[in-house]
Amino acid sequence: MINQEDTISAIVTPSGIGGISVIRLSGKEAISIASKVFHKKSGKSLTDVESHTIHYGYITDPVSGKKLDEVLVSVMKAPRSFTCEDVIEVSCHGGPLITTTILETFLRAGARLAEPGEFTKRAFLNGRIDLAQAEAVIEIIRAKTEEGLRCALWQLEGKLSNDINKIQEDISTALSHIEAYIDFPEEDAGVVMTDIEERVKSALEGVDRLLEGYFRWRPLREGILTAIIGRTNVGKSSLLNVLTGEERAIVTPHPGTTRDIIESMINISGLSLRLLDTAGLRMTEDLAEEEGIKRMYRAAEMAELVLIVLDGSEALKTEDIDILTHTKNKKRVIVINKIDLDNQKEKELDAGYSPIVYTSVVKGEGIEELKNVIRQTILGKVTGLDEGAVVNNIRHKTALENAGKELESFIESVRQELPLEIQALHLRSSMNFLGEITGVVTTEDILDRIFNEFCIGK
Ligand SMILES: Nc1nc2c(ncn2[C@@H]2O[C@H](COP(=O)(O)OP(=O)(O)OP(=O)(O)O)[C@@H](O)[C@H]2O)c(=O)[nH]1
Ligand SMILES: [Mg+2]
Repeated sequence: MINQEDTISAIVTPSGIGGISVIRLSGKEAISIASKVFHKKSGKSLTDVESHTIHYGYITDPVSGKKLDEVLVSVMKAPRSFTCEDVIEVSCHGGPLITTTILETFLRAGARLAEPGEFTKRAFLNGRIDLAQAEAVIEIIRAKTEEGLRCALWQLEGKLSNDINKIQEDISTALSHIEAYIDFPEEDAGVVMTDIEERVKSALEGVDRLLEGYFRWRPLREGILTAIIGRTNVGKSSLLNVLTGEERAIVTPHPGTTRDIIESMINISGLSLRLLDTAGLRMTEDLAEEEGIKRMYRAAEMAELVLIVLDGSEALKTEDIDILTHTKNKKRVIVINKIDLDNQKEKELDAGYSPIVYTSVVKGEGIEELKNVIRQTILGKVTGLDEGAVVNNIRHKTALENAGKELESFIESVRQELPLEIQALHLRSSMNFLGEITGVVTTEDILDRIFNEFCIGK
């Protein structure tokens, strides 16, 4: 187990060249360590300054006395800081050499290099945030979509923790009734039993609501995997480029241009798609292309939505029919492209319920309509994310599922009139599972697994 008493330090900005970089110190000795190497322009020592102030001066090498950089130093005294400890943040010039030199100076002056996630872990261990909020920090860093970021911010604000606490209150009241009844069996249990059942039902509803949110919003948070598939040369790569607004994929008049899958993120009025351009289908002897085609079907299988592109100027070919049959059960949009060409061919399409959109990618026609149809196909009636608690991590989802199972077992144990001690056991264990989410119940092992996912400096 790592020592929580040490003063820790790390570079908190990404490595590389930038305007500025920030090096953080946190712990009891933060201010005294910084004052050994930082010389304020005014000559005053850092140990005498107020909390939440910024100071201008130089970092110097304590041995040689050589100036290392001109910096700004922020002082945040415990407990009003991210970690609840004394925190120093040095903003220096943003270069890899200067930042590591300053970090090494701090380490020589008595600090220890922070482990990944250790600043956030301290914020948790010192009670400033709970575990769900600590995990929100990493979700914010990793968010790839607007929705993902919004969910993570709500989690950091404590919305998920509040919901969990409310559910726990219900269970804990039910549990205390049962325990009272175990202790004083002569009391009239009738009224109490109704209250217990209502509270457990309401807790179970709370758990189910959070779980439902996990499944409903997952694609929105992570970006909806969307595969563009079709015969060669129909304009798949051109479509990817026009949707992303950049020349991401190579387009040529020759069939078989795209050999491997190209992925791009796009945003259609707030909806994020992970768009895949695939190799076009064509019956072939070429092995490389065959592999590409296998990948096309695999991508189509994995995708939540497929965009099937057909060439409006050509009659349906076996490849088109193959693709249409393969994707019968998928959520799909059929795009008939190249409508700018004169020789449009009628098609006997078995599109089922799939919407058909006519486009000319080169002329930019039908693209807005296609975006609207994609949006409707994915969202159906759903309009957007309501503000609230959203479960967006597997650890939380598993804990909720386990808590839900225990609540159901409780209801079943009441129905079977099992001993009260057994009923109480189910409630207690559902409380424990919920406690894992906020970190009330936790082990060093869980903590290590969570915080190891962080980067150094966070
Ligand atoms: N006239 C016309 N030509 C188009 C349209 N869209 C694409 N093209 C042309 O069709 C050719 C093939 O386009 P790509 O985007 O490379 O087609 P693809 O489906 O990715 O082809 P593969 O990667 O070989 O499977 C290029 O010459 C495009 O300029 C369109 O709407 N109208
Ligand atoms: Mg292509």
